[in-house]
Amino acid sequence: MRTHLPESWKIKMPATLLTPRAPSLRTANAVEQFAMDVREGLRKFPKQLSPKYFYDAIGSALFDAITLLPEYGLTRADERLLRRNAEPLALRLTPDLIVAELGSGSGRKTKPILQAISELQGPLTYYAIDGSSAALQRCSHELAGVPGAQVQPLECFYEEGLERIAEYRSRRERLLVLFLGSSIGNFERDDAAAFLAQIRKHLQAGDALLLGADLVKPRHQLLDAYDDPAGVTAAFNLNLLARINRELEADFNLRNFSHEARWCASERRVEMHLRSLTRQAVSIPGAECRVSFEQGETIWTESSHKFTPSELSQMAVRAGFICEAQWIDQEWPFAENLWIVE
Ligand code: AVJ
Repeated sequence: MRTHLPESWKIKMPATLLTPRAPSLRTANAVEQFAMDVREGLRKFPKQLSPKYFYDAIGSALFDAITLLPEYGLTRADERLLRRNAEPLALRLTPDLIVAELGSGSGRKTKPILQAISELQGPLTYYAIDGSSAALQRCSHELAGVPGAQVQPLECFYEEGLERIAEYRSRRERLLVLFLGSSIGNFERDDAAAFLAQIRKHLQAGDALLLGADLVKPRHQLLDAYDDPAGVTAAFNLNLLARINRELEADFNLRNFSHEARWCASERRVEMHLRSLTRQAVSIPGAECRVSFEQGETIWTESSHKFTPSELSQMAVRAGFICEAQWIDQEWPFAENLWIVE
């Protein structure tokens, strides 16, 4: 079955490199798009909603809280690897590097990489590509103190940002693309392959991609990470319904739904669902629809695919890269993959 994510990297707006669309226009379109996706997703069977909508202000704060949970080791592993291997990474890259990050987030884990590169080659430009202006603001703030790194926020979808950067860079500049935090895990495996091939299309010889990917680990560990006993992940998942209430004036009663995490061994992924505890109907005026739920019926809200180290090397080759290095965290199996274009 196919989920929903790939639209997140398709082109959203005809922006020039550095001038995003007028905010009012963007906001109106974003709500319209949300309404359309909610209506379509809840018409499907099984019902589904895109994980890209988790990240409003509350959802982003809840995600930040998730990254602090002892059960959720993913972000700490990612940060550890980047901190420990920033120097060997910088040494493997060619001079005259510019850096572009897909989904900049807070920018915290990017800091050591930019530091290591600028220490080696001198000043560099860092393009942060993100659909959220709040994230871009936080990221610019976080990285403002890195000497030698000039932060350039790009508020657009990934592919458009990459296209612009590839188009406008000077001929001698080499590009390092960062796609961290195992965001790749949100794609269906085929869509992930297509996405990576798409990134490759914008790159030239000497360019590189650093891909962070969470690895397969024991089932109980994954279930604890995605269904923590304090209920933070449950709140993160349920907030999607709360957001529909807030932005589309819906009347979801959150107490009538429960959070569920499942490990699907055949697909090697954790799935998150919201289960309707009763037979109920919900109206969503902002999306011009009314939706009914059977007791026990679920909404599929996210898939987080997990990888094996060798699978990641194969993905590199299939997307047209050479796997230059792979760093694995021993405490929480997670892989940082450096792929280059020859
Ligand atoms: C940000 C997509 C990597 O899949 O682990 C955390 C999101 N979902 N807890 C992940 C998430 C539930 C996270 N990613």
